[in-house]
Amino acid sequence: MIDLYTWATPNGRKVSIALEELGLAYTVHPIDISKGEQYSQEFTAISPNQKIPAIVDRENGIRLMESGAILMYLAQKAGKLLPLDEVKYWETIQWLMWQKSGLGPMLGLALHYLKFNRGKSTYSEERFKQETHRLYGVLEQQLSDRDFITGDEYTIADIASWPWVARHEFQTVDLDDYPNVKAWYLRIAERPAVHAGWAVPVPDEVPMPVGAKD
Ligand SMILES: N[C@@H](CCC(=O)N[C@@H](CS)C(=O)NCC(=O)O)C(=O)O
Repeated sequence: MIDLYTWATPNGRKVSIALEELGLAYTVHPIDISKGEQYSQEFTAISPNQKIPAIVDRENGIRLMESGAILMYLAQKAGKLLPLDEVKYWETIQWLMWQKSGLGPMLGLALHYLKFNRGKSTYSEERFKQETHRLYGVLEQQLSDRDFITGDEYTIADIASWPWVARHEFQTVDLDDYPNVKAWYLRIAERPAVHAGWAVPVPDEVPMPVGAKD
């Protein structure tokens, strides 16, 4: 049994979607980051960086923060979503790291300036909008000849990136400008596990992304 500490954000949803895809049993512990619950002593003991998501595996006591590490752990535990073939394995890790160091942080900053703090810094709005569009361009190129980020197989690299792309409208991105990304995004949006994982820990006011079926 996995204890999942999370909130309704892209990083949190990566892990709930992965747990649903992998069919691993889990218990949800909502950490309301808008109320500062991430700073409690109990949560800090599990996630020293005081951010969601985090997990505890009751089978072995392993505690993990950082969504990338959690995705790798869960995929290896279940033996799915992370290819065994050496070339594909490292390709998946490469794109997972790309998401963790590029797509996630930059789209996060785009959301911060373009949606939540509009008008506070023209420079930052332009900077992160430009980088966001460049990263969508990178993903567009990668998906030009394949269904998923590393090929035919759906992996944790897709799961890491998808919840960020699901907020494209807040990042001022029109998916019609990135047809390969749009097709990938809609392909994944059809998956029942994605719907189930999206609703964790609570159905929020932001609906399931446009184009996805309920
Ligand atoms: N690098 C971390 C980032 C986690 C992160 O930024 N979590 C956000 C929600 S998406 C959070 O907990 N924010 C609360 C805060 O910054 O106080 C990961 O990938 O898990």
